[in-house]
Amino acid sequence: MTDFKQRIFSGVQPSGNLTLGNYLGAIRNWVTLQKTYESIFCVVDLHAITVWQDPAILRDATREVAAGMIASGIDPKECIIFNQSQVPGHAELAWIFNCVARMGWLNRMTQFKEKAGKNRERASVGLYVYPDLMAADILLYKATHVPVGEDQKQHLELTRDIAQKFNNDYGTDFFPITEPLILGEATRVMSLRDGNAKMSKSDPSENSRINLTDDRDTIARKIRKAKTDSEPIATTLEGLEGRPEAKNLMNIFAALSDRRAEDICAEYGGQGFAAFKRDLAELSVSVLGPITEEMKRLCDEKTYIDQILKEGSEKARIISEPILKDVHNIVGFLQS
Ligand code: AQP
Repeated sequence: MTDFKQRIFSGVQPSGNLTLGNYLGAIRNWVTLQKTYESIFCVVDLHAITVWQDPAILRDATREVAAGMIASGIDPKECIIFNQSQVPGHAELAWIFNCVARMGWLNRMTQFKEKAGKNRERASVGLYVYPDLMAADILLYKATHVPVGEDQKQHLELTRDIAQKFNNDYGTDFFPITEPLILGEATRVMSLRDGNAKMSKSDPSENSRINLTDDRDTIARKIRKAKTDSEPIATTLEGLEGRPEAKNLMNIFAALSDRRAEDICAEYGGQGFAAFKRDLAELSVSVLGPITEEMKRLCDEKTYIDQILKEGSEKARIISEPILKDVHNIVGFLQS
């Protein structure tokens, strides 16, 4: 491995098919960052079970997320790719952080409120302390930077609060105060059916999202059916304010084409959505098609993927075990 000074950690839950949101908000940025940071990428299966997962499906979904990372361009020779449950330190440090984080902090987490919905009494305790586990994921490796989508910003702030409180409580500067890296033109990709809701793997509507496993026709159909409004496309990005669905499609177009949303508004401004959607469908297929194909090929190579995850977890343990040992010392756990 190359000798980097700064380390990134980031993860994806194997809670369904990878979406365009996961790709643009996270994985695509990781591909670029792996060249300049020591990189640790995790399939966060412990997070996934905070809501019900069928065990047989979870195993294959874990492989599929790993395959999606590799097919997108993450290099398993240069980066660490593993699934969280193979490194017990995540759960162990999360317990310590459950004792550092305050109830008041967790009560403010909007993701818990959104996911638990009205049925909060029936939500798992794991869903409530999810952000403590996320802090553990990051700090178990003393990661200096975490590339995530906009939706994870609040959890990242909590990670910083936990690191700060741990350091203050124990009179140390042991944990770094991790910086978020929220990059690109589509840091929050919204549902294709509702421009105010995040595009999500677990949205019950298949038409709300583009999956990395979707074929060409499915992508084209979902984009054609994507909700818009009756106004023509605005000539400036500012002109799309208050039109969340149109703005979302514009941001997706910009991110996929590596262009500024402003320039695309100038190009399509004044027209209806038909030609724009046709071009966006073509663009999506040209960017995602090769990834989908490679992902499918890799998903058939279960032994290869399992080996990468095994080797990745061994490398992850080599980094994390001494850090966890130091934490035990700092906290005052007797080690014989
Ligand atoms: N819609 C999105 N736009 C931009 N970034 C996104 N991410 C997720 N959705 C979007 C980013 O993808 C990374 C992995 O996310 P995750 O799988 O750990 O959990 P999530 O954010 O809860 O994603 P989903 O798809 O909504 O999963 P479910 O439905 O299971 O909850 C993160 O960096 C995230 O920011």
